Amino acid sequence: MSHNTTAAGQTSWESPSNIALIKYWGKYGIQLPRNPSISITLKNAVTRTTVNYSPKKENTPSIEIYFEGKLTPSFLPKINTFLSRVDHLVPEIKEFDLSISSENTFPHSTGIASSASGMSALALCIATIYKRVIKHSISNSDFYQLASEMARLGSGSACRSVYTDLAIWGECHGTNGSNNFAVPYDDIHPSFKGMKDSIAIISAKEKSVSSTAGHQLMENNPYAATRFKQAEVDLQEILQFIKNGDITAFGELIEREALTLHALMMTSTPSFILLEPNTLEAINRIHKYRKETSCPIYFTIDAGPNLHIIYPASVAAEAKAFIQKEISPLCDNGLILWDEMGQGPRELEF
Ligand code: 2P0
Repeated sequence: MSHNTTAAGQTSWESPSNIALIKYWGKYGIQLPRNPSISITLKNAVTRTTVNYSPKKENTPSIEIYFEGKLTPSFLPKINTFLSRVDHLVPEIKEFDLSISSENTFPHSTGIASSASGMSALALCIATIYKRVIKHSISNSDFYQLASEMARLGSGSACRSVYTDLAIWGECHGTNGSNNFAVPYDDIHPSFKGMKDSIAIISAKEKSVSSTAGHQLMENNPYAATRFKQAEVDLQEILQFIKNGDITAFGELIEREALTLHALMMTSTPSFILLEPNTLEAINRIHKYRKETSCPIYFTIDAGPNLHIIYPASVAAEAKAFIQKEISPLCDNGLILWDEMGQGPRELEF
């Protein structure tokens, strides 16, 4: 193994957010999931991160972080925690001074979590430094696995952002899922390729319960054990629906899954109601439209009030018209973010 920590250089990655269909909710240890999850990798909501590295000049490496062009020391504690958590995987990284510079393509204050795209982009940069200066021979799949494991240590859901189309995270009977990192899932019916996700921003306010606090609530939730088992059954089922192109069964399952997440929050102590009146109105309008037109348009929701409206690319034109007419008026400033299943992260060249 050649080991060259005298090298200096720059690496830059663009990495997307993802939307979970079977949700990760409940964790132990350092971001190990209590149940398996699966997500769609998005295309348009991405973070671009550049890391400049050079051999450290002092005993302790210097770390600086720029967010959207401005030096942002308030991000340092999170970055330092991340670096200490990945130290056992890439111990050589602490031999470098790092200057990190990051920006998101999606607008501020939309309630869209940037931890998945941000932590996966950073993990890919760190994995690239490791590959360049330590382990030149790492295979492509080992590279992404390492990046996924590091991303998980930054923020659980981030581990699912490093793959094309769909990613599974968590041990689940009948799959090759692992709790330590996500794996790609590619047995996808052609009709599911390019699945759309139109994000209806019902409220652009900050989340009222942080994901860390939300996961914590599961520790004492009376339904937790049942939920963790159900997620495993749901994951096994959804893989069949994705493989066979059964959009109706798929859609009904993701809606139930989203509402289960909210039911769990409502039955936690303390309890939270994160759905807003317009979230419920939007759900009613989706159900009514689906009933009247048979258009396969469904929703999922994360730990907040915003809806991710999920539909196949084949009905994009009619679904878009419906969303603009019926859902956009229920949104904060009418905002819809038009996204879809994407190809995963991309290394940026200079
Ligand atoms: C998910 N969420 O599967 C679930 C569904 C939100 C609802 O993972 O504490 O930011 O950093 O591991 O990944 C949000 O939690 O939490 C989340 P940490 P994360 O996408």
